[in-house]
Amino acid sequence: MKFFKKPGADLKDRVPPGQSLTNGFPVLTYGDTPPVSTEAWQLKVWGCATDQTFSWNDMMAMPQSEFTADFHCVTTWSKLDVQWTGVKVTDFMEQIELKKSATHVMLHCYGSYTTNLTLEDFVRPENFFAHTLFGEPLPPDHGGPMRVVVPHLYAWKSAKWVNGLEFLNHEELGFWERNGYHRRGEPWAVERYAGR
Ligand SMILES: Nc1nc2c(c(=O)[nH]1)N[C@H]1C(S)=C(S)[C@@H](COP(=O)(O)O)O[C@H]1N2
Ligand SMILES: [Mo]
Repeated sequence: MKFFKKPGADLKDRVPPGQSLTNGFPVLTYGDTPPVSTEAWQLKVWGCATDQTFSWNDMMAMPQSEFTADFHCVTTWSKLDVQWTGVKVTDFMEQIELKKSATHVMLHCYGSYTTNLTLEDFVRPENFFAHTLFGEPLPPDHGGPMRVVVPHLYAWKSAKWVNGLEFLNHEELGFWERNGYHRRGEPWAVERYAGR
């Protein structure tokens, strides 16, 4: 059976409070785009997990999935139906050995950006490592060659140029979280700023 919803009602369900829709795809980076080739790209895993390093080819050998996800930036723009290709976080997690003590993860990036997540928010079936955007290689400004996308939280959690997963047994704060953003950042709960 197929349902056709009125666009108005449909969008109201999909655009969190205080957000406006954009047709373009703005670039939001603190600092410059770091140049990272697929040959040089590496993803390190450490902390409350066995140390491991993944290459580009390692990622390409994992199951590849397609995703359509909405993207909500805390600066109030939202882009609906962004199409990506990449590796599910849940598929990636099968390649690593997590210690029982792991409760949180810090995402590290080329260029030294960081952002924190609970393990629960990170390991969800709709989260992924993205290398393709609308059928094209992920452009450098959007985090190419590889970024994380966490659709259920504000987009500052979607680390561009990801190069490290540091598993932790406690919460630590990433770059924006130390600078006033909310530790979790759930758009439907309007978790924009710390302590508000
Ligand atoms: N490494 C890195 N990742 C980052 C950022 C950044 O500055 N550096 N900005 C974040 C913010 S605030 C947003 S809104 C999204 C923007 O992604 P886009 O530039 O592809 O739109 O990336 C997030 N990931
Ligand atoms: Mo953002």
